[in-house]
Amino acid sequence: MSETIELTRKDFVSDQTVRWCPGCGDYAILAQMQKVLPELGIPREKFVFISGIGCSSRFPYYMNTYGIHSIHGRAPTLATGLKIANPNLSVWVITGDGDGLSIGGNHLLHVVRRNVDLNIILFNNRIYGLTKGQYSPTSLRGTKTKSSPLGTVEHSFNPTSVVIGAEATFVARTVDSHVQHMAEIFKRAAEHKGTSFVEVYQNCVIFNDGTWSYATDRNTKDENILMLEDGKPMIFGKDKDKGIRLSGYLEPEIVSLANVAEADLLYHNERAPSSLAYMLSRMRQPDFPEPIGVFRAVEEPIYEVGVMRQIDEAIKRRGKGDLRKLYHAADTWEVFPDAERGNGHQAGEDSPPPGEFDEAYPGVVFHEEGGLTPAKPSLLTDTLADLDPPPPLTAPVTISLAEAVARLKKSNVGFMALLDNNDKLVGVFTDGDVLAKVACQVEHLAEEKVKDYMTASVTTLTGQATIAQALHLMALHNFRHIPIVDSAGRVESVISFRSVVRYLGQNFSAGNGR
Ligand SMILES: Cc1ncc(C[n+]2csc(CCOP(=O)(O)OP(=O)(O)O)c2C)c(N)n1
Ligand code: SF4
Repeated sequence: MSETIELTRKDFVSDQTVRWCPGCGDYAILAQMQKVLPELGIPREKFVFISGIGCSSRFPYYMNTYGIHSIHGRAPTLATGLKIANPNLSVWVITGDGDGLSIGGNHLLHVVRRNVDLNIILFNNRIYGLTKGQYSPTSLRGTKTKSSPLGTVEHSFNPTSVVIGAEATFVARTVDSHVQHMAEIFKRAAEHKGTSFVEVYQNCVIFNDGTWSYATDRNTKDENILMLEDGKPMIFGKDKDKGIRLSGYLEPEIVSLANVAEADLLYHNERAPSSLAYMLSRMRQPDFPEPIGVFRAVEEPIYEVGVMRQIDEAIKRRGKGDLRKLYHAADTWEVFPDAERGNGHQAGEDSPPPGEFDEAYPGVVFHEEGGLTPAKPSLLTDTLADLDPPPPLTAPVTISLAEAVARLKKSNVGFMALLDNNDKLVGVFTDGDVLAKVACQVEHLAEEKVKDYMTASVTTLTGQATIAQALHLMALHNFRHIPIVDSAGRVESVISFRSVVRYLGQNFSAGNGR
């Protein structure tokens, strides 16, 4: 039986020195996260914080949990992979407005769209903090920074609108200085099944100080923010005397409660269609109070649950896969240095001589609908040794070209292994070489040496290689023969395309493929 360990805030405080500027809003976010996690009843080893790059992205260092300070903008991608690999983890993505919406905008959209069960906290300070104050996608139009000295000319992103547009299933907003509210929102995010997106208004005291002052200043905040409460009318103002109503044009409008009854106001519904959440996200200063709280919380299918279900079903139908075998299956390539290109051991690699097999053939075997179905153990497990390949025709590498052609003809084979004094394989000479390099080109064959016409850079396999490997090499390079060597590099036998085809004929039958 596993023991339940009571965790406290201190358990989530790491031994790293926090390197944010004094007064940075990031401190408050860190403190609330460390306060909330022990209340979730999740073992500490199940938490993982994944960030991109930025001041905010230093967050994982300061959490005494697992963490990855990853690649700029790619935290959602890593988090998705991690969650699929281990769905039992509580995964948190920490990102900034630059990290999450500039370079990482694409990744953010897709994790939200997929509804992976993880939590995204976006620290929005409307600036690039780490790189010293360039404008970000959330900087308001006209913002003057080092990278926009005359003021930005573009429209800015509203993070909540962006993710609602991607049909996020949980969207919330909070403020770094509203610590209690922030803690509640983090808890709600953690409890949500699916992607939770939380925008935190975060103050960068160095490069964008006061950008959220209207929402944080005690004298103005009540007039400038609207606290969203599920099922409650939308009321705001220091004296709770104003509300939001839907106009006849289906637009929000501010009304005075002195003139309008509470029942006529908009009532917040976290499960309302996303268009209503989107409308709330468009309410911005100075025209409207900005909504704070949970905009949307709905249940939708969870990405990793669907993926795992598919995997389970596939295993049930086809058995457990083997990654090693997959690597050695047909769709793999060997990369040769440029110098060896076109220098494979069979001549005419680019254009097979007449009578050569069609290089698409193995592809047909593996991939075509209605292709071949295995009748016996697979070509991914049977080895070349199982085919009992014959020894090749061999000859000393010193023989003349005439002698080599004569020996091929006499033995009625298309392949000859050429050996040095120690019986080591130094080259191969084939009927393809005769067609491509000798016939109608060399007049006095007896005066030429075969070593000048052979292929010296030979691709070999051992008897333990699978038939799939041989087939793959043959398909890729148009090889019709592959020498099989022992550990000392001595040629033992030769596998021919013909013998592989014979094997396929014996072990596979034409069927419906899958
Ligand atoms: C590929 C790449 N491009 C650009 C950068 C430079 N860079 C580092 S952090 C950052 C933006 C950080 O802004 P934000 O996400 O808002 O984080 P903050 O520092 O404000 O918390 C940029 C552009 C980088 N590190 N790597
Ligand atoms: S530069 Fe800004 S965001 Fe970065 S640590 Fe300093 S105050 Fe915080």
